[in-house]
Amino acid sequence: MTGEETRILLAQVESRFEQEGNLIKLESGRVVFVGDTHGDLEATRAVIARHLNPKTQIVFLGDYVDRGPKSAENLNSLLRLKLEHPDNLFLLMGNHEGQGAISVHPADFWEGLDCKLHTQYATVLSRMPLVASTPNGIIALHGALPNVETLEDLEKIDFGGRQWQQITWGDWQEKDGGYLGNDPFTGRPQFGQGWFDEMMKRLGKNVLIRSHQPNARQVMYGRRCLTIFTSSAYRELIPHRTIAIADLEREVKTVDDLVIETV
Ligand SMILES: [Mn+2]
Repeated sequence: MTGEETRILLAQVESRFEQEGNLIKLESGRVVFVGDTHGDLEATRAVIARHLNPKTQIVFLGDYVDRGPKSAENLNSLLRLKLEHPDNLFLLMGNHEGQGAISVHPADFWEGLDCKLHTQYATVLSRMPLVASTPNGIIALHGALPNVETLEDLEKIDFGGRQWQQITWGDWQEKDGGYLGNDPFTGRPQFGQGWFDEMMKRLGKNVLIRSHQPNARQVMYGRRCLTIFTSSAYRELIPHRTIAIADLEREVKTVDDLVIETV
């Protein structure tokens, strides 16, 4: 894409993200959740080919760039698909889209941009929605649950703030307790099962679907916390690219009420 084509794409998608706000409320039908793709364009294409149709909503959980070989292609194709299918495809924000607020490593996508494009991408991606929720018990986001009282409070979360960092940057530990401090090496905020139970109760949800943390066990906390990855970038730790599928007409009480597939 030329710089001008990129500028037009970004301007169009920015107004779409502004209309969506921070919280996507999914109402009915079938939902496919997709974990980090991280420049794995082939994974994105496989999901789209198999699942993009008028009866399905596809929710990507963030981290579209860096680590994989086709970051720009992956991100730009998702942004174009968002414009073409605004009600069937949702792109949540991961920490790799929050480059304006926190530095990520690796950042090969961002480092390959000139100053002007870097600013344009950072501005538009900072407007991505943060959370998706369903009426049958699911909440989905990139990392960990933010300290809010209600779902409506999610709309007040500011880019780069503490709650934003909890969502895009937070890790879960299989320990008791709430906030466990920041990891000394990565800086990521760490949370225990006490935090999970408290925030899920406040939000009235049963199951969290998230990505972001390759060393997390796939299913945690009484089978109510699911971590999925849909990228080959972590092949050594996670050999299969997985997605999760929910039928919104049935209550989801645990991860066992979802279908987990590989792509
Ligand atoms: Mn991440």
